[in-house]
Amino acid sequence: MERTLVILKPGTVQRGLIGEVTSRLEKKGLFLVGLKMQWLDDQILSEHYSHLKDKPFFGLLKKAMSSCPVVLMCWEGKDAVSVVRTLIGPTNGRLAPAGTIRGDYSMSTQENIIHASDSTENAEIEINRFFKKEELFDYQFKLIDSIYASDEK
Ligand code: IDP
Ligand code: MG
Repeated sequence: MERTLVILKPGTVQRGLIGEVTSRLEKKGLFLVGLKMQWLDDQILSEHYSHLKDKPFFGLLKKAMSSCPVVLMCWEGKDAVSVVRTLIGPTNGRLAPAGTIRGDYSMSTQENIIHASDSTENAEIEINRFFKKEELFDYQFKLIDSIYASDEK
């Protein structure tokens, strides 16, 4: 089992889409192991988006991401990182296929609803960036046998 970091971006909070987007991840069969609301500051956003620091949109992106609190989530499942990336779709919402979260709810590259870790290495870094150890929960997933084959978990 693998864990991945998800952020429901300010636009998702403002548009009242928190439940709808979260529901997609739940219905897929992913398990929620961490959840909180947080107002992200410039320092944590500079770290989180350091791979984009030389892009002309870096300042605008950080301003948008700190315009209101976001919802931070940690999800667990087999191959959770790639599964969630597939569910959210490509970065530009206008190009994202229908059926993906970005494809169904976004008309923008910046305002694209959701962040998800893009590799297992980054997932570990990002989970540690946004969650304290005691904010992540180990518990029994009682429906796990309905979601996975016995040789698959
Ligand atoms: P990702 O979110 O699909 O992993 P990244 O390249 O890691 O995409 O970019 C992080 C975030 O930066 C995107 O989700 C989006 O909000 C924003 N972003 C990326 N490229 C652009 C762009 O060309 N213009 C404006 N915003 C962008
Ligand atoms: Mg990314």
